[in-house]
Amino acid sequence: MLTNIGFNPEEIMTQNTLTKRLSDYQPYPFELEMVRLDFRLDPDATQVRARMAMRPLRAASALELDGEGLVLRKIAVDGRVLAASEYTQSDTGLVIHAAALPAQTFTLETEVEIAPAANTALEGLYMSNGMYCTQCEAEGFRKITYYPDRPDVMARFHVTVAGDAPVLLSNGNPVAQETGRAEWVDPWPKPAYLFALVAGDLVAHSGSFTTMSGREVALNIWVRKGDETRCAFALEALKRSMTWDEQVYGREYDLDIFNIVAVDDFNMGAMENKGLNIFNSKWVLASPETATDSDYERIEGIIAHEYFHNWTGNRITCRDWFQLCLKEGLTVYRDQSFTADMRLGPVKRIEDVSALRARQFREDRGPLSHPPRPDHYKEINNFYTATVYEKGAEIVGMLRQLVGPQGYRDALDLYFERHDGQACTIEDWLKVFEDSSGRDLRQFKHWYTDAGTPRLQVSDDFKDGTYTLEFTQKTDQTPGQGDKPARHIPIAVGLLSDTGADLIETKILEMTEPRQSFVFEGLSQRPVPSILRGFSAPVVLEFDTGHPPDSAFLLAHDSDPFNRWEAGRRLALQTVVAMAQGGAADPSYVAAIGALIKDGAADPAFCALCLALPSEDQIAQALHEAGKSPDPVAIHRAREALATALANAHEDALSALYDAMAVSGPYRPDPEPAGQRSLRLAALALLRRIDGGARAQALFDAADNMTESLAALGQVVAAGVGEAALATFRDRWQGDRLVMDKWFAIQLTASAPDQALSRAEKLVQDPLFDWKNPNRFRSLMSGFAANHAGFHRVDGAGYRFYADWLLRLDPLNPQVAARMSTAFETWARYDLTRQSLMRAELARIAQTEGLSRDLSEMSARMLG
Ligand code: 0A1
Ligand code: ZN
Repeated sequence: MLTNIGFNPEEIMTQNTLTKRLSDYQPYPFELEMVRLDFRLDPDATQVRARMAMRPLRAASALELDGEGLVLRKIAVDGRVLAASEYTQSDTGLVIHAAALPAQTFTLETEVEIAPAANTALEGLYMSNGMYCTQCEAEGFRKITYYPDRPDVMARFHVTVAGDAPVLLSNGNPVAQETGRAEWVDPWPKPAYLFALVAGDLVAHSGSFTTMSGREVALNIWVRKGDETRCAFALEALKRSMTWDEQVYGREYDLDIFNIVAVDDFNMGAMENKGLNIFNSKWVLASPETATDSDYERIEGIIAHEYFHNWTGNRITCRDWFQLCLKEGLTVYRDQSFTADMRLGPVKRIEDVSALRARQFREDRGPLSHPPRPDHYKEINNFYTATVYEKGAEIVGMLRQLVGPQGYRDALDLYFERHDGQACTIEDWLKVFEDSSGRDLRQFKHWYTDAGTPRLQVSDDFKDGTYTLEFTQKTDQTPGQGDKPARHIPIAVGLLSDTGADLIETKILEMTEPRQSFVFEGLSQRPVPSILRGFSAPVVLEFDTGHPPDSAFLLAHDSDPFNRWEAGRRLALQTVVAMAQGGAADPSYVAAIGALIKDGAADPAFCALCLALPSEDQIAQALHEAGKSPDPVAIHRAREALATALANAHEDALSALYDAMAVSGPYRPDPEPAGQRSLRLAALALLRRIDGGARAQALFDAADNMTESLAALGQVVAAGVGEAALATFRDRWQGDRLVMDKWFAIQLTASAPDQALSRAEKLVQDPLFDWKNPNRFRSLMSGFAANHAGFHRVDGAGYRFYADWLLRLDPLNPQVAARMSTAFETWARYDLTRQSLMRAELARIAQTEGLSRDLSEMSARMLG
């Protein structure tokens, strides 16, 4: 035996066996034809009986079932109770030895007991405010019963629920309902992660939908009593989603009933369980007094997202969890397109790209960078990331650009035709595009398998009527991935004349080489290029310093709204970065914003986006990308100074705009009044720098809707005069959990950096800080971490406070603790002092005894 070699071989073995690898995939050796589940609900001792019809696909295979935290009461094969010697139980499951199994189809029966009231991790069957609910994606079903809990094992479910709750729901169609008992049959085979059960004292807001083939579908949104008055918007959004999926993708709903349930304790946003979507109540309930315009827009988008999963995720699912972006990237792409169609397309695109840069580019620049399709993980819950979701959606958008709108529709038709009812891979997905378009997508596939954001450098030249654009692409190394091959990048380009007219129609250039030139002939003047229109690829565009683009010109003239906004953002970033290093506000930027404010033709929502300055985190990222270490205090001051300069220069115009954009009449969440409000509030934010918060206080006092009330509250807090408004708001809303979440968050994001920590320390003492509720925990902690200079205090006290709370949450809810640990993912950006303080907190987390697998993987990856 080898000893004393500097590491513990046993530990290494465990480490390696904990890592799951794509290359290890093996099909399951049994087909699960049918499963019957009988639940007898009890908070402390729920009985779950499962009967599964299993057909062996390979001779003499042992039967492996996943199972965690279950008390096994019975196990039988074809009615014969197994002897203890015929199976092996462990912490993670159960293996029935091959000798105990018949060679032909057999019935496996198990009975287990679980305790939903003790389930604080909110995975599997748990309780929220006295109501039973489930969350099974990704691997929660194994906490309900012994089962092959993997997405490629699909079965028809027949579920009976017995319990004393008035409403008992599961997937599929109801086949029997009586007091204390309900039976549900789902005719569509599905993986266990789509199973759901809900039981409680709920009321429904109901409606119906007639599908394109004339079938009537009952629609219900189930909520706690009292919340039914806040469901109308979500129900209408659901109907719009159903219509859109029929019209745009030809996809019809496939059950007689579609249920949505709102729960207050939920780790994520929502979940697409077949026929029984479960939502974080935050993303269902809306009323003008309690929800903001952006809440309404998000609710519509999330309702659509979960509904669209019915085809992209449920009818066609993933073979294994490495393929998660197959369902998520496509479904995000679909919900983004839906919102773009329901609202203002270009504004939606700008919002999506801003979110992509804020979350995914940030992730890709740091130690957590991973490919949209990772090839290994320890805990799959850690891979529900911006890269899998948002970058996954960008990849679908690029495919659409490469094959065109009709080519995309043809490919999707083929995808549904070929793969309906299957569990698929990224290879299957790309193959339908190859087969339907005739294109070779082998190089394109690197977008799925390679991590990192490509940097695209551009230079240009004009001679004798010929204009040349030369691009160079480079993707930096990322954890575990060294040199990267060139990607296939669609670059949408326009050329403008010196008066701002389009000289050509937008052209998609296809870059496939590390360095590549594109030539435009027959031009009478040197054009102004508009590159990467609509953000046609998720890359960082860098201009050759010899010929920087005339951003002010593009901001004034570009016919592509995305690139117009982008030019303004580039100017804002350039000037604020210079100011953070001691420079002054760039007069050409200040003038360009003045012109925009006075340009009555621009859409208000678009204008509002142009007036919003980049966040402090984005400025820090820009400095880091430019090779400088960001100073959070200097960034905060520079951003404030730039806003003050804009307000001083354009006070009259901003004030006039603020008055002109007041919306009269009762509140409507529609895009047009919402756009006006957003412009009005963007003006308010700038004016706050010079009016001491007076306008914001007046608006706070007068507002009849949450959009204005909350924005005004943020501004008075930021102006340092918010205490009275915070108290008023708390008095008014203390009984409303969703509104109180906003109260916790806004005072931390908006407060002066040097007060953020003391405020957070005070807020954790507030009796309303129910830290076991994920929404409340996130509101306070993410609100604090979003106060960039407050979180990054140079004494490290912000980091310590945050890490202490992660460690406190981890034993109860590892999933949320792990997700929120990403506040530390940017450590490498900062100066050595902050780096070592952040790393020290990560090391303290990593070394904590009994740490969850979730948080342990995250802290280890961040430490590198
Ligand atoms: N599939 C859901 C997201 C989701 C993932 C995991 C969850 O619990 C661990 C819950 C929801 C979606 O994309 O909406
Ligand atoms: Zn999803």
